[in-house]
Amino acid sequence: MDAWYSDHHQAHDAQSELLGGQLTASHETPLRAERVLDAFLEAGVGLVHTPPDAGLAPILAVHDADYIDFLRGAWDAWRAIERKHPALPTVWHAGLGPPAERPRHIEGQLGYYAMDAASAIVAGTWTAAYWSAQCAIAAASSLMQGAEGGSAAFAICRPPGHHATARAMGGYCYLNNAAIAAQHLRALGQPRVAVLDIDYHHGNGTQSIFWQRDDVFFASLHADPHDDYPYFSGHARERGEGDGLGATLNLPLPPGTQAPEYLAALEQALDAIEAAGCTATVVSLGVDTFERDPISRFKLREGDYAQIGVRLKRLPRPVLFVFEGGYATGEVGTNAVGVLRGYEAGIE
Ligand code: Q9C
Ligand code: ZN
Repeated sequence: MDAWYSDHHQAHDAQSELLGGQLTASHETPLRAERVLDAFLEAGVGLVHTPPDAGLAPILAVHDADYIDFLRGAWDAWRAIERKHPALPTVWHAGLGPPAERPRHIEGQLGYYAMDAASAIVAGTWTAAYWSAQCAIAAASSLMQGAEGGSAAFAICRPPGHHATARAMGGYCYLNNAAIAAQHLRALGQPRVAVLDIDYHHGNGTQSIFWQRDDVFFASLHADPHDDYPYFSGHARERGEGDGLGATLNLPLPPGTQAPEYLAALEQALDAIEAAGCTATVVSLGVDTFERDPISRFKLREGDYAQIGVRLKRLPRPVLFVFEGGYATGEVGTNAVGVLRGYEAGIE
């Protein structure tokens, strides 16, 4: 399979996040994507392409126009009041009272369009997020053209996307690359698309985007939200609403989860996707399930990632892998590419 990668991700180096009461160095760094690219090339999985510019339309098919305007202009508005530090939200509506009106001041807007203080905006954030989404869009398009490497593709997206909702950033995410890709596959003619999210954290953004729809089936394996971020979604009882009732499947797992329990839950997700009759799949590929990930509490080992990949051979094709989390910079590349290698070697 081929991969899509853009150097523009380097423009986004958030520097800091608010973690454990401290402004600390951000775990989401440019090095992560470089490690994944290097591992992909080194393993000889396929060719790497630079995405063409497909414009804003596929992004606006998922995200609200006012949120996109905010993302594009946030840095300039922030720079007018603060020159040294990245823009981080510090105040939230928190669901109090009727829906809040969009504030005029950038400080209020940051809270209006964010779910946490882990996702800083710097000068290059919009550019990086835009090209991250373009990687996902280009990889999805290539699968529909049946060109360039066949029925699977890999979008080396950075910043990641699965926490971003239609109108909010969070969890290091600004644009929901996986949701944009799934929606793009729909627009290009796929009747029903599965999104399988195997990042350690619940894909709350992706879930919310497709919550009331049955044309995109969302299944996620993640840390139980009683114990870990994003805390407010990802419980097993969340199954979708309206037309989407039954088209969401959450499989929360406890801290300390190892491969046997993880792979058993994965089989459950694959059964559900099979039963849903999907014609294409987007995999939100996070490898922060790794035993030495600095912000996570699952215990998967290096060799387990190929085992995951082998099992993913059951997914409806074409399959688009979209890179999400994974913060152990020493192993993030080999772990992510381990899934792809297992997939390519997998027996049907
Ligand atoms: N105690 C992704 O993996 N902070 N985002 C967590 C943990 C936010 C992770 C705090 C983590 C976001 C794409
Ligand atoms: Zn994650």
